[in-house]
Amino acid sequence: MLLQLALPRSLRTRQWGRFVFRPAVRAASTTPQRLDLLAVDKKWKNRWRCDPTAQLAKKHGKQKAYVLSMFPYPSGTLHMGHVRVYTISDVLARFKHMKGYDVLHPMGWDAFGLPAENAAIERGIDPAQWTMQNIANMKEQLRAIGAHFDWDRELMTCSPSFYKHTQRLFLMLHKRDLAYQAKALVNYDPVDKTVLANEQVDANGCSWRSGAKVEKVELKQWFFRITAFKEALLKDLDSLTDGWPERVLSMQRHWLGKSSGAHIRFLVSAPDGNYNIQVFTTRPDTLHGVQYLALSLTHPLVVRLANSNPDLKSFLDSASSLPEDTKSGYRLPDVLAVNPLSSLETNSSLQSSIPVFVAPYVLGEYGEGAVMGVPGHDSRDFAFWNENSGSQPISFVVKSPSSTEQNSAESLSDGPQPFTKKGVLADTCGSYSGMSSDEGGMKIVADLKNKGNFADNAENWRLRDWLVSRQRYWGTPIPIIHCGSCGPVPVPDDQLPVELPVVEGAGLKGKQGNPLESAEEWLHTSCPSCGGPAQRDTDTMDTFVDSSWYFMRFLDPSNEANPFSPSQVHPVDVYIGGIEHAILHLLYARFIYKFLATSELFPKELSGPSMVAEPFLKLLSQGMVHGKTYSDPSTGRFLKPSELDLSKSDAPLIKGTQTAPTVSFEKMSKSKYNGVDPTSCIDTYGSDAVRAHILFSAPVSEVLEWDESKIVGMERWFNRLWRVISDSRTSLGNFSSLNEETVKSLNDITLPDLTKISDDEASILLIAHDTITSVSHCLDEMPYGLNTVISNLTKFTNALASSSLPTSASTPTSQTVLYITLSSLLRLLAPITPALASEFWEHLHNNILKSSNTTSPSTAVPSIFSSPWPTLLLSESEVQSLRARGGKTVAVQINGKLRFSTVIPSPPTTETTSDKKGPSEVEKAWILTHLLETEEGKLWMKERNDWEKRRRVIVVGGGKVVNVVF
Ligand code: ANZ
Ligand code: ZN
Repeated sequence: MLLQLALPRSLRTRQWGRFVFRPAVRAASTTPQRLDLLAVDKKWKNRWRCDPTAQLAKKHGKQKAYVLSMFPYPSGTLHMGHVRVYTISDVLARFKHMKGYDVLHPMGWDAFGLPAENAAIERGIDPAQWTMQNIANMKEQLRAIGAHFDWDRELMTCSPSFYKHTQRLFLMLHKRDLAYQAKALVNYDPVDKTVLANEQVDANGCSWRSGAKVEKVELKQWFFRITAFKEALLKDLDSLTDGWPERVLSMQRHWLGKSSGAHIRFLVSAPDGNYNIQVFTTRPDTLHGVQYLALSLTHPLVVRLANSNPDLKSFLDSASSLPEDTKSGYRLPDVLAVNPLSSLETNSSLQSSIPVFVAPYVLGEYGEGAVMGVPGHDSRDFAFWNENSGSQPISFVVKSPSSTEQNSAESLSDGPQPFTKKGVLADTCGSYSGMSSDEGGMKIVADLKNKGNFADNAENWRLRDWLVSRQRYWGTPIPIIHCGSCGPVPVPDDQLPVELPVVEGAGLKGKQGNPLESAEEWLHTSCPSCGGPAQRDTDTMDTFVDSSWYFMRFLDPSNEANPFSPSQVHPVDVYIGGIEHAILHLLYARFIYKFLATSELFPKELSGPSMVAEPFLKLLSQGMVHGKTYSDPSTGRFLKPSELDLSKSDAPLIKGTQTAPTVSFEKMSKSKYNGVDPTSCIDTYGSDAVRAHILFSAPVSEVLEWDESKIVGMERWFNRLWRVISDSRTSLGNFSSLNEETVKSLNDITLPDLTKISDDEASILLIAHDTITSVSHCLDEMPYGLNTVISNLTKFTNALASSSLPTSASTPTSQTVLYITLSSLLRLLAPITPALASEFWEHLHNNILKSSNTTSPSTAVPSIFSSPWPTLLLSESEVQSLRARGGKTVAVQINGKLRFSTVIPSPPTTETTSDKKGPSEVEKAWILTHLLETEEGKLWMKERNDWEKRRRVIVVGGGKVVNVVF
């Protein structure tokens, strides 16, 4: 028996009973109906819309998988970047589903924020209505992409049922003293009387809206104490090494910015007295080389001296408009510092009194706002010294430990350079000479500490607490009530949510400042603590607070008692989003998750001391989508589509001059006329072609150059597959070993006896096996290579298309091989092109199930998504034996010289194989494709020679010898 199904014996016999053997007549390859991609798209979307479970029925109780893409801001229309990210997450979610997981793939809306409020201010539109309308539009567009989301869990951050819990989160933080109020410098627009975010201040320091010069004013603001979690935020990044891109990890590390070093205190004499100035340094070993001190513009000493020094005052005023990397400085007259080392040793080479500068390169908010300047060993100090010291010599106090690598000062002919590496302390360092940088630095700090508390070990972080206050209407109100006698009082739990007062759009039109301050009725309330008259806090929260926990809300969206779902907490398995969120959003979400893990709401098994609480186990950050951009080569002006003749897609012309435009790919923007509207694209090509094209055009993390003219490649592929399906449908018409149930457990079908299959069948099986391996591996482990999934699937399709199997299969053996390979291919394809794969699946099975089911001819074909993901077909030893058998040895000559010979899978037999004239074009293509995939082929035909530049390829000896001329 050639065909065996792993079915209960009773069923099996029944099956066999129905087996009809047809004579081995080659089914004629009839031209199938034209494949109408748009009709297929429409048919399946309609079907899924009426019955969402018909597509991806939930698999309760199974192992869970949480696939999430960063939720969008409801701006009104999806752009190509959205299509890219949601296609990727949809593919991964569908894949996990077919692998048998209970998949959570939800979608929501990051729905608070400025654009809605601006629409209200500028056009009198109600922000809530504006937002809802946009959400409705974008939801339609998401459906059009063919993405399947758990819409029953949909959330929007602007709905009171969501922000009630954002407010709870705020109060939980407040209770633990992790939300606090403090004065902070903010951007203030004096015309609009409003606080601006940094992004709303233009390069000239003016308000983007009123154009007024923005002022820095000190206002009381709310902060979250994210710095309390800095150690865990840094250390736990190590646990993400396998799941997150290295680039994002290092951006996070840099943002946290931990550095270890020392505080060193310098005695400073100024006209009005003596001071101690503390600096932070990571290189105490360079203390002998200090040649100046530099203070930030906001250092207390500088601020005080400026009161009596008009020159200094005017320097400070002009400094704020200097470029960021400026090396200008102002030397403070009559101010001198003493190197604390002079208290330890009398060292003649130590500079006895040190000038003190004010320098914009010293940051006010970092360390102590003061720097010990070491020009010999720090590049910035070096540049500063050269500009401000008036050619004074530079002292070098650390040298390279190896004699071969000399101090840069001595070795370079184009003048001295700073030696910035660690090394050994030089002879000028008195008793520290000869010590390594680390040892010397430690000893210097210890000695200075003992001598007179001149130094301490210290560490510094770049991370600052998170300023969450916004003086804006369209955000989550801060749930605090200010009482004259009790101070700030939390709103009691049973009074949540504090809802935004309804300010109709017209009420906001042309308004200045924060509308909540004038919402009289809402503003005045009574103190929850003493009952006296009190006022609500009028700030709303940064929208990053909403997005710092939304992913937890999806897990149990109707849980009112505990929104941070104790029984449900499950980190996101794969999180997909743009690299622009690599720092802030991810950091804030990690912080809030860690905070919640320390609360009693979190399940103990996930918050124990040995647990690393991280919300996103794997992170895929996708690159941007760039659009094809045309410009006039003579002027550089961007050209509108109406100015171009694009009738020949490979040779565009500028209308009028009939000259060729410059073509490039750039970030899509209105001013470059290079935007692409996803909806019109889907209307033209169907969502499956758009999805496949997006995935194929670039690896996930790289920039995708959107070139619509290449989408035709996908259409050709689909048509080729359509033809294979149509041919096979006829050949498999009497393949009666299937019923509805077996279609749902396809992986249980046993292969025929491999010693009895033909070479053609063997090579098709091998390709199917290899494709299953590589596609599964990519989707499981390496989704960055989704583009290779598409190329693997097209190759697999081509192999089937050039084989005679689809048209000729007629014995149970060949039918089984054909059916297994074909059903594998369709299942591998299903996550990527769900409608198309469903159509092909139905078309194929329609015929088979109808012919095999005599009792009920109207059998419904089970959805392709109810079938399992294909498992490997062959064991390793079977692969080996098939390769050896089906293999074909080919000798390859490069420019007439024999370079290598290798074994490739045998080409499928085609009609012309027996032709004396030699191999057919199809066979030649087969041989070359496989040669190029071998190690030797890659070396000789791609690396050492450029395959694209080959001049001639001759295949002789029935394909046993290939000669390539470059
Ligand atoms: C002397 C020195 C010598 C330094 C040397 C470096 C190399 P990270 O690693 O980023 O923490 N620094 C300290 N406070 C600063 C401020 N407010 N603005 C600008 N620069 C500041 O950098 C620490 C180093 O940056 C410190 O170590 C200090 O320069 C400078 F060969 O001190 B160093
Ligand atoms: Zn009170």
